[in-house]
Amino acid sequence: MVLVAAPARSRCATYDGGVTETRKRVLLAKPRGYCAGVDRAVQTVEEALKLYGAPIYVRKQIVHNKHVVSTLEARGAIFVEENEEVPEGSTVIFSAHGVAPEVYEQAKQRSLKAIDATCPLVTKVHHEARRFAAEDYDILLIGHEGHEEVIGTAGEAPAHIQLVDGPDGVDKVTVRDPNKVVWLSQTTLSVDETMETVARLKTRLPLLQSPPSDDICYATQNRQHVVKEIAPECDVVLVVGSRNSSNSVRLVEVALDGGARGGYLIDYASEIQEEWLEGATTVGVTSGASVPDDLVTEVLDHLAERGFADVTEVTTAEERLTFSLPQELKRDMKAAAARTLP
Ligand code: 0O3
Ligand code: SF4
Repeated sequence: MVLVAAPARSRCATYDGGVTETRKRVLLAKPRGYCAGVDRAVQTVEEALKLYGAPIYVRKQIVHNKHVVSTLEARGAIFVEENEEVPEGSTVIFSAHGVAPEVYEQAKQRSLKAIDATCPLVTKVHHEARRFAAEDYDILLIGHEGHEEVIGTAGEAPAHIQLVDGPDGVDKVTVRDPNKVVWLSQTTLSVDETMETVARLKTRLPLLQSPPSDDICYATQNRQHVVKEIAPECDVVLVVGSRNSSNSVRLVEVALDGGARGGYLIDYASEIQEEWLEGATTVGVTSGASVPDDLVTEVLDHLAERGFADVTEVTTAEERLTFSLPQELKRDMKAAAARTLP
């Protein structure tokens, strides 16, 4: 079902579901932007800075967004690639994408105070990997080679997991027992491409089992679904997100597959090129799960200055999920609050 909100900026815009519209307009996708896991991870760094003071070390980008990272850096977060770069005894936060068990081990050896900002929905996939490995399954992990989430999940059971990087990766798969194979996936993949990969795997492995529940998370699915709805109406879709953000990149692909003439990924409104808008009547706007909404507001302002002032928000799902902060941080926050009581 598509819910169409009252136009965000003009009283006369309509989402016409196919009727030709000649007036310049924007279709603004909802849901877009921060998911529950990103919100929690960013808050984790912010609260840690408040509680322990700067600097706070963060292993890898907390989320894959240039603006989020530079904003937190300005507040005193230091982003590092590996635990070895963190001075012994310091606090380190692990990013939302998850880490392999050996990373916790290294942190312990360096006496680091580790705070785990892994999204609980990524942790769920780690648990699935551990459980199927314990039952001696071959696990086919569908995901993008080199992505941090895939490295973390694969690290749970390297001897049982092999990566399948999209439909073209299927032919390389070899399993010990075709009766005991399961597929799992990265949380931020294209739903359609993943189903294609699974279909191909099943032609080779008819008894392939599926994850107990969706590994591609609700936020990824919702953001792709609304873009699919608006793309046929759009000349151009602008996706706010960074190049290394898997879910943001997928949204551009979904827009193009859905019929948009152009689809562009931008970190900031200033990157919009005038020729992208030439001859365009309807511009779609959305953002990846790691993108703060003020960046989208800047894009809308930029478009309004170029005649695209009519904005209609198209809603295909309401999201209410939230996650509480990591236990280790909550414990310290509670202890600090107790110390300040009279
Ligand atoms: O996994 P992806 O590259 O899309 O990461 P982002 O952009 O930081 O978005 C949040 C997703 C995440 C932390 C893992 O699911
Ligand atoms: Fe969690 Fe999904 Fe957000 Fe990733 S995209 S952080 S799995 S909610």
